[in-house]
Amino acid sequence: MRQAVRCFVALGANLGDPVATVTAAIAELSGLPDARLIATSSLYRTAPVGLKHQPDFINAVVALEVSRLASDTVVSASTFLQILFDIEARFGRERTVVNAPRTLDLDLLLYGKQVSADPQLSLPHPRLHERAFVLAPLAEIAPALTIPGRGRVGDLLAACTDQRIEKLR
Ligand code: PH2
Ligand code: MG
Ligand code: MG
Repeated sequence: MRQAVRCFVALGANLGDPVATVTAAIAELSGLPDARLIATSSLYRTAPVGLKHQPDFINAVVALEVSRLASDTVVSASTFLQILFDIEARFGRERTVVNAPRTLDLDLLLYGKQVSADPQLSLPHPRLHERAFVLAPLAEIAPALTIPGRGRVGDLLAACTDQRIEKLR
């Protein structure tokens, strides 16, 4: 039987042409041989959280079903994270200081029901529950989702009213 894991990936960009970058990165994710794109949120223009003096971000979230069709063995979360890092690198991502502006950031939000405190791979993503730029697109594609240990995505979003986000057409 072919197994699959439902996972959610957040996309963010605020250098270059971020709308084009996020759109191209979604196309890249949809073409992965080990994954099937299930849902794509709208794009959002969002105020930077953390380091304030940088350009607005473009953010989005996608849902994917990850599997390995050839061997019937599901790709592990850490293997999938490496696939995301490889895509970031292809889009010219440079890692300088924490929260620096970036051409493309791909964050693994959830990997099935997996919970992990590994600092290299925290699941669910350790800050997703307090970030409107993640919660709004996530709520758009998975309104009934509950974040393990945190609660319902809609309730979490309702608590983030102070963060400026705007859905793009
Ligand atoms: N990513 C960060 C830090 N701050 N702010 C917004 N609006 N969007 C982001 O994607 C973002 C951020 C770290 O990855
Ligand atoms: Mg990030
Ligand atoms: Mg990241």
